[in-house]
Amino acid sequence: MTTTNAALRDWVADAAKLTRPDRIQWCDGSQSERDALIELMLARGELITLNQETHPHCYLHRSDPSDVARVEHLTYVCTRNREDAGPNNNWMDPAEAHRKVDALFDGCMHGRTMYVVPYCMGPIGSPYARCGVEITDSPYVVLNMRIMTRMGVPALQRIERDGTFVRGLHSIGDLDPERRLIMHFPEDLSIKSVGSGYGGNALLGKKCHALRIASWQARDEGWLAEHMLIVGVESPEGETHYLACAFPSACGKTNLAMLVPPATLPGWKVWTIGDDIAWLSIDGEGRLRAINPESGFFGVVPGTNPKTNRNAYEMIRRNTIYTNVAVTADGQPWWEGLADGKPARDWQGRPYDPANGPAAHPNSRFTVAASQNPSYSPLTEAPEGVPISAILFGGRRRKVAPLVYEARDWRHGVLVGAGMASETTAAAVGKVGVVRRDPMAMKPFCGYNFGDYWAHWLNLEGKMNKPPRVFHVNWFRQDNDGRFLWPGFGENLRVLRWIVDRCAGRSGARETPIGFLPEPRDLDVRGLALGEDTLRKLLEVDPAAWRAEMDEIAGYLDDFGNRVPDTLTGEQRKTRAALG
Ligand code: OXD
Ligand code: MN
Repeated sequence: MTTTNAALRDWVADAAKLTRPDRIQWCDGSQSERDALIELMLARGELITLNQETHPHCYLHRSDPSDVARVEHLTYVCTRNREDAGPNNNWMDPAEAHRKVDALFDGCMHGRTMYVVPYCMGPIGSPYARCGVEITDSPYVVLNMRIMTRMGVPALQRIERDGTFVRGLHSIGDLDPERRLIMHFPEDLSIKSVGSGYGGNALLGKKCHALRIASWQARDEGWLAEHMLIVGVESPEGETHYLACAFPSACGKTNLAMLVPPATLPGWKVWTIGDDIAWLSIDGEGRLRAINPESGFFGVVPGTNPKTNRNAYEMIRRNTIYTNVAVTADGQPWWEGLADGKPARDWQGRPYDPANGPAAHPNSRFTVAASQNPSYSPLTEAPEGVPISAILFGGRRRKVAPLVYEARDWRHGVLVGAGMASETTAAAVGKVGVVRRDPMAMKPFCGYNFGDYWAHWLNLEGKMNKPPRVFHVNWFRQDNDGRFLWPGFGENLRVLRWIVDRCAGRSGARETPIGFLPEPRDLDVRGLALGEDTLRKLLEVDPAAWRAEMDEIAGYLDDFGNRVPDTLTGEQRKTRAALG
């Protein structure tokens, strides 16, 4: 297999000249190709067969212990003008970046196969979809890309029709963290990633293409590429609203996307469109619509069980690649949060010893086809996507942020998104549990200056007939003893219900300086063991804490200097003034 697209042919030839693989394999996405890759990886010990009776077609991959999460400190956006990447990104001059990274690619595929992986982000026939090609020397990456993207012949045919594609060159290199770099060249729609085989660093269709490069492309073309799940909420009366929700990594996007309605809310249904990334475009009628560019889930495993997320739990019992979980004595995958079984070997393959820490790595992952999800929505394949009624922002905040509030309007909503903060998680290398600003959950993923990004968000208002309402939620509020105040998981539907009722103009709210909050009576908490005091605490707006929060946001916006739109600073001042 090769291609009629000369640019693609030349680029593959150039990459081969630089990396010097033993052979080149063009991937067609077929089942036989997948089977052969699995055989190869089993033979090399890069995959381990899990218990096929309990977990048919499931395999375990153990990554290098130094390569288990995204590496934000080694991730760069390389634009000609430093200001275009902004203070939110590590920056390097493109010529220097190519020189540095090419030195690591030089001859790195000697003795290896170079796989050429054409893929499409989004339904193949969708005008909102975009294609890319990843060149990689990792069969693990190929297997994962086959699940996470529409990979193979149809993608290549679309590339040959459209003539454009994002170029992603990847090698696991020698896995030395000192020789690891994830480089983005948005002006050339290209990516070079070396030295890591871990998901977000190596599956280039995901964070590198569908967020960093796509956010840049989206700004130029008038759409948005966002770190958002997309979920449909259907009422017992059959009315469905689609919500796009931005939460930072490992803050429950997958759980919310496939929420199981509690028995106390009969007749409600939840439909998953996506769990991590949304591409939002304005249609001919001025409505915001979303597609999920991915076709699979690369989700955090620990904590998944029939109580927290029954859909995910069922979904990952077959045809799943596990990365860095533990195994039981009879070869079943095991992780913290599972009630049954016990680990025999930890994520590094050592006999399990609690002295070595958790049995499964806190950022261990599953890769599985979206269609296996019991709450899968067939509209995931709709070329036109789904209309969005509301945008939700949210973070992991012990204090300050109430359970839910609604922005006054789109502009205020942009401030709510820009002011987001959350405690860090194991999804990225670094300290866990530290509160950091994470605007729109895009801190690690926006491919250009946040100031320009907020301006782009604000500009879209005038292009929409009826902009979606904007909300902020926080499932993670704690009391002074560190206990969660809200039960979370399926019970979050109670909050979504208030949100969709607001969208339909049906439910009440009180106006506060930070926006609209439900009165306790506006939230249906029947059947929940939730004291009146707890509910009041969850819906409290503490003026002193919020004055401090707004001052911190003002300081954060200042870091972006004159790229910050006046409208945004105006919204900040308005809220600050209302707080007294
Ligand atoms: C992810 C992440 O893997 O956000 O989705 O880190
Ligand atoms: Mn993510």
